[in-house]
Amino acid sequence: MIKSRNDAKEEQMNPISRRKLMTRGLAGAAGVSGIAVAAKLAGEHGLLPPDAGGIYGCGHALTYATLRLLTRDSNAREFQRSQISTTPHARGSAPKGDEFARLQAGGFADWRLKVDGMVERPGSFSLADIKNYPMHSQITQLICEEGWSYIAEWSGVQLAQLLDVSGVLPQAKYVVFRTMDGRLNSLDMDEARHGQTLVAYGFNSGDLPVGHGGPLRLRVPKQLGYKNLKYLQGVTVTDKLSGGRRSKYSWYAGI
Ligand SMILES: Nc1nc2c(c(=O)[nH]1)N[C@H]1C(S)=C(S)[C@@H](COP(=O)(O)O)O[C@H]1N2
Ligand SMILES: [Mo]
Repeated sequence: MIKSRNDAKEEQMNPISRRKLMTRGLAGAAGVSGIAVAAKLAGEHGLLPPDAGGIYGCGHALTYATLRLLTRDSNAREFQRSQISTTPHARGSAPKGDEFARLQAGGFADWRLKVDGMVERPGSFSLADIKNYPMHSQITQLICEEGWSYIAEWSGVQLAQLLDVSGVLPQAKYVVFRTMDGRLNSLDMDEARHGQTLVAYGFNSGDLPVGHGGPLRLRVPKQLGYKNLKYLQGVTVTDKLSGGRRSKYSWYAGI
């Protein structure tokens, strides 16, 4: 089929079309020359996940590249209030140790969320500070990689808000999260700044229960459960992710 000049022009201007072409290109390269070539192509377009070439290899890189192109601007599905699960799975127990118990006994008034790394204004936020920013709520599904899920309403501040207040430097690429129970994980800047990515303190119109990560957790409805870190204590902005295995699961967990 011969394209009219108008069609060609539209493809140039419309980012969705550009993305479609890029995705087709990746799939095509994977088919004709093998997945390694497609992964190389993805790398040239800045679409390689930081654990590419590790245990998940080229296939994982390709999944990340394709999914990110297709879903960068899309939202996770939101539900009606009537669809909220009546028995949400709370598998969490509070972090062990005196420190958490002490903070909990004080109603988490001394809980601080530290923001540092590649920001103009490193600092820390109390719960009260965080609640002063506009509250965003979403009714979304938390899906665990082990096969269970539930729908709940989460409320909190957009992570993007805290990043803006802190002044992210232009060369930054990732946001790394630390929790009180010693977990570490990260998001790329697009996902960190996505409107549905929250630092949540509310759950089904109450405070976030400790079992669900209270007083503060990361809520990333576009990714699987294990990326939704509970007991959030630190946020570090960086341009590279270094060393160590952060999780037994793959870094990108897009749904
Ligand atoms: N700090 C911390 N965050 C965590 C976990 C954890 O053990 N510690 N478990 C993760 C996993 S595997 C899942 S599925 C979800 C479960 O969240 P929920 O207990 O609120 O349902 O939390 C995630 N965040
Ligand atoms: Mo999970």
